[in-house]
Amino acid sequence: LHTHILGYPRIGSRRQLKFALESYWKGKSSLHELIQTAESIKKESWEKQHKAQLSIISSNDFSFYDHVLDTLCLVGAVPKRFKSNGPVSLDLLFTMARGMEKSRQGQDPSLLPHPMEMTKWFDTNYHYIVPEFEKDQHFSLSSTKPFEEFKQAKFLGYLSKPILLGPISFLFLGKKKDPSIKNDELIAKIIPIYEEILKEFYSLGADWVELDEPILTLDISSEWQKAFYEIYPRLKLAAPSLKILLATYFGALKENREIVCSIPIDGLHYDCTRAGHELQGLLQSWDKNKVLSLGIIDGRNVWKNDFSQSLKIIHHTLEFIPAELLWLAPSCSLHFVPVSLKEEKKINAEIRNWLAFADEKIEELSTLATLALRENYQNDDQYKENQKAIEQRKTSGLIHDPSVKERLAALKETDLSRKSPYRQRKELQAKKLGLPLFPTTTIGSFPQTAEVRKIRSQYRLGHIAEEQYDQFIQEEIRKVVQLQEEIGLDVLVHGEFERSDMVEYFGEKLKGFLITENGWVQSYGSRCVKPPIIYGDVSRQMPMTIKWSKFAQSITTKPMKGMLTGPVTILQWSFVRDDQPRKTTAKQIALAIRDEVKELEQNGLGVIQIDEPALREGLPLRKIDWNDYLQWAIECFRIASCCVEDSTQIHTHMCYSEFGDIIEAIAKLDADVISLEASRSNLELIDSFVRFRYPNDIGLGVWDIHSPRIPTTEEILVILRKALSVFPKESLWVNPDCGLKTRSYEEVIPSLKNMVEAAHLLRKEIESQN
Ligand code: THG
Ligand code: ZN
Repeated sequence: LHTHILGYPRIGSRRQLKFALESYWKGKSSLHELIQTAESIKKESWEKQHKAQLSIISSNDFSFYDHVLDTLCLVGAVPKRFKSNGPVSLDLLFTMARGMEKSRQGQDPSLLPHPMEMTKWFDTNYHYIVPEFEKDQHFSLSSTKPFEEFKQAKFLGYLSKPILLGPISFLFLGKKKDPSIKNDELIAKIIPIYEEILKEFYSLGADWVELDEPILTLDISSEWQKAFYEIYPRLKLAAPSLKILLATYFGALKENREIVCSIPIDGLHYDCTRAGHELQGLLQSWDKNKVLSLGIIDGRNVWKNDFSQSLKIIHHTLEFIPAELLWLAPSCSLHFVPVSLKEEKKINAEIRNWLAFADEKIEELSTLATLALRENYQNDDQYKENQKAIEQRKTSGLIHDPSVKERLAALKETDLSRKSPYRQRKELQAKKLGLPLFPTTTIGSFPQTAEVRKIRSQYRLGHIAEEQYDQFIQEEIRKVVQLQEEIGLDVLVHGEFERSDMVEYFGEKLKGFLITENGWVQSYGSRCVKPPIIYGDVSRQMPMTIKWSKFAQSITTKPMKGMLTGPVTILQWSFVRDDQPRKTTAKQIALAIRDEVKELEQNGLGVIQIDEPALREGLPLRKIDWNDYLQWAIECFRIASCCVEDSTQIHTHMCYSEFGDIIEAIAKLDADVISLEASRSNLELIDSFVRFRYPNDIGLGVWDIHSPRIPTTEEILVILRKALSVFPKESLWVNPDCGLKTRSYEEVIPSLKNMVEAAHLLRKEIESQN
């Protein structure tokens, strides 16, 4: 039995890479220092794999920013606007990802090449840089990173297995900038580059190379399927003695199983945690002379592996595959879990014993390999300890809360719908709120200044007292309410100064959630998130947002929005229980949010926004699973929101455009008002509403808050007039396209003023028409 991983977290156990990157970008440290940090992160990862006695050590899983960006640099797919030929420097790589550094910007920012887009990596919360393919796209080997890393590992005594994104997944994940570009053409052009890469690895003495083709777990067209039959034989011929491990993960192979069983590869990695039900079929068709790597440890979650289950699967597989050809691995890269439990000093000891982060997973892997070949593994201490923890978790009083289960079971149809249909509610709300045509509002957060961050962190560290902290937040709220009144916004927000990450904020307050001290995972580039761990039945044990929302409403006569994060987003951005379906956990969260909604209403908040920025990204990878997901996602939103009076207005907000395919589901949320992130692609978005007539009110993001540009009144009017050609005037709201947390007041104030002015002008225009 061999053991290996598909990648180790690259940010460092204490986020060293993040700090090194940000310091380098600010010009506060040298390239040399940044590279030193990278070297020590890689070295530490190799040492850990070695110490844990993994039989194969991996390389090229490190990245300064993103592995897809690395791949596009490797094959020389730098878009023309960056004006580069030949080797790609690290600075160019950062410019592609982030745009030009301020310190190096010329006079006119509009002349600078815009950074490359990013999007979510499959169904994870990690973002990759989207490759762009241009007309007459040309590829050439333009980076030596994978070879350098291989050599570094070799120098330290490790003959490593380099990990590369496979050519077909790479092309599939990119975006064609011109409709005339054909897939065949891209495929034909990329083959020689990958051939060259494999030859180079062969000549450097590599034994195995891992090519990741995660798109094999998606619904791919026959054109992409054919590409596998075309490319892989060529790659095999390029370096016949170099062995290729084809890695798939995140789901079942289904109809793509035939591909992996027929193309000339030397081994297959297969995600047993998500596609265990398919294993039997695979074992029957798998060539017994080839390696099978079982992804037996969940790389997407933080729970201890259940050795008894895993050993059953391993022993069963050993009836088909000889031990020397069976490899054990985590299901996918460990990049999606935090580095080490060692950094967690404060978490509940009982729960801690149920967990395994990257380092612990590597140990588990090695232990499993040992136990699998032992006669009486049941008597082994490590096995017994593992089973004790698994048993203890199953029966723990921390997990099961009968009152939560009963409440969920008792939910009735009527709990899931508002008292009256939208039309009636709209009238009552109009009477109560007295809003003008084209009401203006913001999405919720206002700039988180350095001072706000500092005070919050001091409070968390216990350096300032609660009273002092509360005073500070109240003062910030007072200022931002006054600012919004001066600007003339119609529906106000309290600014969310008390929140760092929204999911972490709610996770801290809900029962059944655990917050780690250092459980960071990379979100994109140097940015990280610390997902809460949901370990037990969820309920609201205390008010979560009432204090600040109530205060904010008390200092203004304008309507104040109560601001909540929705159940699907909280679920999506947390580590979830693996002992019950996701939908059950989501519904429990929904009930907790429902309690908060009710109490906000009782405290005089007439408008309540429940954000679901992650609703779209939660869609399953396979289309066949969409309906089930959408059904429970909608149900969750309705559990959370349908407890209010007709006169209370429910808002929701969603990020990331591409709503076209789920717009009908979104309508079923039955929120009174929805605001969408759209300003980058407003016209496309508006078109998708032409096809489906959205029934309730809608707020179009008229200002792209992801760009530092201040939108002019005139350009906002252009978008609004276009929207008026599709939506009735009574249903249109005016707002930025996302929260303002990352922007500065210098940008926010003039932009909001222009936005409010545009709404005023449009009102006048309409009045004069009547
Ligand atoms: N919260 C969570 N997941 C998310 C988002 C979020 N996924 C999608 C999107 N938003 C990702 N965007 C970001 C933006 C900024 C940061 C992280 C993800 C960020 N993080 C701080 C950092 O790395 O310095 C973390 C420290 C902090 O919490 O302040 O800036 O909003 N869960
Ligand atoms: Zn948003």
